[in-house]
Amino acid sequence: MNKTDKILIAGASGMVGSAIIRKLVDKGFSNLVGTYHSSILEEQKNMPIQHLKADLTNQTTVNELFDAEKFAHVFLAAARVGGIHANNTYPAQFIHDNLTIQTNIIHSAYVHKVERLLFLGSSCIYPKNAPQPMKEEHLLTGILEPTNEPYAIAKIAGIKMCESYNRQYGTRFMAVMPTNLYGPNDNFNLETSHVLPALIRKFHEAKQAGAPTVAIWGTGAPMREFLHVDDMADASVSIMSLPDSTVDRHLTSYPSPCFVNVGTGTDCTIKELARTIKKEVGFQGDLVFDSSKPDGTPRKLLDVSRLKELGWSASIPLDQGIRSTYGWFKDYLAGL
Ligand code: GFB
Repeated sequence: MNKTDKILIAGASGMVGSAIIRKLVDKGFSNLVGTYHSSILEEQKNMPIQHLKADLTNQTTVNELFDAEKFAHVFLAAARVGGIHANNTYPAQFIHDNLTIQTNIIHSAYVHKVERLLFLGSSCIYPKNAPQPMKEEHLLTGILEPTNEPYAIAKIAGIKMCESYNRQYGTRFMAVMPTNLYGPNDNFNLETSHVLPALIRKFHEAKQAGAPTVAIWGTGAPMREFLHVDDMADASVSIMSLPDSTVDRHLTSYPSPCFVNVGTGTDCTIKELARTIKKEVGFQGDLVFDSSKPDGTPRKLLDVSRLKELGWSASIPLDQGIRSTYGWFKDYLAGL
């Protein structure tokens, strides 16, 4: 990617898209176009980026966008995402919106000769009981976790689209499979969020209210790996910046997987995560586990050897990331 190449960041107002934009702006990329669904983020208002409001589930809208803009590169970070409860409650929207957004963009990127595309997936593509840590070659070796199967199927379809277009049309479409992400611009809605932002909010509100307990969904036994979204953005830009020879050798030559896991390589139980957040927030009460809520996948630790071979490792430790995200959350509340 050259600094003046026109780059589309689909999903500019989401947690991942906005982190990619911060990273690209920081590195001096100057020809950025971000699509957003409902509103432009405050932090982007003074950034050198063109914003376009677009419903990416609409094929005509996406075709017109690519016709008009002639993108050299695409970061496909637009998606319907959510935590365990949202995935379980809105399965139709999760499968429909993700399949349509990614199908429209990947196909348009091929038609319009986009040089490189990076598709953002998720570690939930792997089987529920995959060996740990999970390697790229474990894809499609077993049944999926039921709470997020529709979302996972959509993400697997996205990988297979990239792979198929590379095979048939010689495109350079790659994909990254992040572990559970968190950071600025995360979703803190308790019904639809992931565990880390949910617990930041729950502990914060319990502390403010002087509540005696905080409810943690499930048993607290599942293990999760958490990656700060700024690390994710750094990995994404780093993979998009690899030389053609490396991309062709490692990421677009079938049957080598066209995707790479992005994680830290370490995980913790939900109970340990809750204790860390409780300490950071300064909540003095107790944890109560609500086993009427689902645990989901018992463990999903990513094997990050492939990523390391490509020259990238995570750098933001979990406690530091929780501290800065809690700081972001308090600033966000203060600005409401
Ligand atoms: O982050 P999370 O919603 O999603 O939940 P998944 C992780 C674990 O934290 C589960 C527990 O065992 C939850 O039961 N948990 C405890 C909580 N308290 C809470 C809480 O207050 N809120 C939430 N949300 N969880 C998602 C997938 O799975 O992971 C998506 O559904 C995606 O498709 C994403 O892949 C990365 O890690 O279980």
